[in-house]
Amino acid sequence: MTVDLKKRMVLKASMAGLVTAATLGASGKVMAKDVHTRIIRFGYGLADSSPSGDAVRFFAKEVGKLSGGKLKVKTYGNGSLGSDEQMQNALIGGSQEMTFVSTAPLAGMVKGFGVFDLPFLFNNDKIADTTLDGPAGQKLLEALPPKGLIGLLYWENGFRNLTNSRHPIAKMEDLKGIKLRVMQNEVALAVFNALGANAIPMPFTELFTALETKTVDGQENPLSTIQTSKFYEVQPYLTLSKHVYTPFVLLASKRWWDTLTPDERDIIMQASRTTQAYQRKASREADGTALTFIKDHGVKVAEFSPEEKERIRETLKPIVEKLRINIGPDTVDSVMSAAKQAA
Ligand code: KDG
Repeated sequence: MTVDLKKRMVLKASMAGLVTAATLGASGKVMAKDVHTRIIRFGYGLADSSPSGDAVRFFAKEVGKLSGGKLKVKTYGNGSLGSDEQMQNALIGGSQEMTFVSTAPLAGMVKGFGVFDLPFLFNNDKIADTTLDGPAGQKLLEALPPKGLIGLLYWENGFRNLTNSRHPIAKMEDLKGIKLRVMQNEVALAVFNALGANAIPMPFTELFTALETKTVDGQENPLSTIQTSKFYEVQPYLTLSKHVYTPFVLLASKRWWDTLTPDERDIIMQASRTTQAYQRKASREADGTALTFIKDHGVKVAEFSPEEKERIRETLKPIVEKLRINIGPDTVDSVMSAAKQAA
């Protein structure tokens, strides 16, 4: 069949109203897709210029391509639709279709997600990917639909590092009395309080102002966020602590998901997967360039030595044991053993 003939067949099929979108299969056959015109509001808290913001735009293009332009993803970055928690609730209520959030705020709904706030859980990103994409990570996603959310898959937030405006932090004792913004869950709170900081839970959307006005002294986030959310402008000290790896969960509103046709769900899922590879790569590359950028802007950089990390691990052992019970021993054990196996 000629290309021209194929094109005409697609045109004829869609004009006849038989299909709402159509593509040509490998065999040259017209494949009908049951896809309707829809707007998908996709909000997120990070800056538009972040690697994840870039990934959301990539996702929007993929969805557009796969749906023949019928599914239109409208992107809202910089927390313009609210904090992670507010967007989670908007998804549950059905007034927003998609977002990605850190696992930390999801722990308010599904306690098991708190496991990812335990320090030094993953030694590198490969271990994180294998654990998250394997049964241990998937089991957590499966706990979301009864709460009104669909956890499509994991993207990456990344390894977190400390910044502050008081003094260099190179050992545990340096954290003493630092008013440190943490993500909103009991694990992050307990861990940093146990290390001597004065941990203050706060949504990401309020963080820059809180740092600028010195309502808090410090915070912790991946390097690319420290760059793109401009924390380096008000935080002269950085510690390469890599104390926690935070995953992002790509979320869809269950209320909305239930109204989609199987073809539409396939499109969203396929685009999510393609974007996962793109997003993880972009996030890792950006982490490298961000360090140079931050240094070039005068931020003083310290590091937790391997010995110091070991000391922190030892100090936190009793609190981690307590948290294991609260988070759910089965979840903590399965994530830890998957990480061990992946190493
Ligand atoms: O877009 C996601 C952000 O809102 C948030 O999850 C970033 O790691 C984050 C934090 O510190 O809250």
